[in-house]
Amino acid sequence: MQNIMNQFKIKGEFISSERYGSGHINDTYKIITSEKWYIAQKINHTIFENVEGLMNNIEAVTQHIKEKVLDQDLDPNRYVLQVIKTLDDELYLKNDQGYWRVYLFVKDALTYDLVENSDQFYQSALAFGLFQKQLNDFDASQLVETIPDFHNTPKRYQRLMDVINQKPERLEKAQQEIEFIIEREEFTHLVIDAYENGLIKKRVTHNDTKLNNVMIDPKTNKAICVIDLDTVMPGFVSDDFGDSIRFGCNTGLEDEQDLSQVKFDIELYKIYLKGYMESLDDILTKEEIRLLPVGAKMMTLENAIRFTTDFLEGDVYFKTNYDEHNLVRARTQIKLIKEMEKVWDQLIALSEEYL
Ligand code: ADP
Ligand code: GN1
Ligand code: MG
Repeated sequence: MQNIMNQFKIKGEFISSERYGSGHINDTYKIITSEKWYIAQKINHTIFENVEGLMNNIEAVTQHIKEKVLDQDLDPNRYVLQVIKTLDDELYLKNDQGYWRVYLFVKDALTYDLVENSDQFYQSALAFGLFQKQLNDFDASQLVETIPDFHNTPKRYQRLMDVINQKPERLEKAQQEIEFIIEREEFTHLVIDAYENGLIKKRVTHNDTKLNNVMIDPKTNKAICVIDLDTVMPGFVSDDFGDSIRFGCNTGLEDEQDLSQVKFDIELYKIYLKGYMESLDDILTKEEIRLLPVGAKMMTLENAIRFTTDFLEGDVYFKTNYDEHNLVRARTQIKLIKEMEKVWDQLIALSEEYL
């Protein structure tokens, strides 16, 4: 790691490196030098085939936000993710292990796998809303699509159907989950249909808005900046809203094994909706507002589909710690969908208040 870090424009002498965070995709390390802290990541090249395009996306987006942060006299080292370039002025380094990038470590801020208090969740809504707003005037044609059809839920569904018979011993274990998903096939089309019928447009969205992708100051609960920009590309705001709800309104962890711990916290839903609308009510259209609860269920269903697919394929996509980890994750998503369906009319009514 020292050798890798020495090929980036870092300050101070390398002191230590340790594995860091609970992301499911990249290999993340916290690096300490005699002067600063950094985050180094080995980019998951199996998932992100176009590393060059991906890093260009991140640089363009962070530079765009940086200008806005500077206009407000805020500290750009804190309020926007900062890419540290290589000695050759490149955005990443390729060696025989893979593709590496370095960010400045956002200090005095943490990421959370569970909401600790409602103010924290409200602040995360403001941060993702602000992120959306900051990119409202960003030219989307600059961006490459880092994962094609990332939130195309019908395609995710189709993929599940395609892999269903790959490992019969695993299929047997996931039978109930698959049936639950099949019963909701029609639902998977709602957002894409709205787009294809011209009711909503694509915006530049984050596409991976779970709580552990926003840095929060534990002293003030204020969200400092949004991270994990690998999937910033054209998408739907209902998906960004929805993925935050999927993760944050779950009273249990995403991989909680005791499903009695997994409930949908509608009070947190109201709080997130309030924060998101405060940031974006002059930007979102009526149809986008109507689709917010649909996005919440869609992202939960989509993740249920993706975790089940990965389980059936033999855990090739998400990082797992044990044999049935992906199946456990799929089950929490399904429990959450059941809980959402119980309060569905209320969720619809809550966004109608903002129309
Ligand atoms: P993954 O795609 O694997 O989720 P992330 O980019 O989200 O990777 O990073 C994983 C974790 O590392 C984050 O949840 C966060 O805790 C930590 N992290 C990432 N970037 C930074 C940063 N610039 N400063 C501090 N912590 C960070
Ligand atoms: C992954 O990278 P991370 O851990 O923040 C995944 C998301 C899933 C999420 C489920 C690029 O997010 O799409 O919703 O896991 N990211 C990618 O926790 O696939
Ligand atoms: Mg992440």
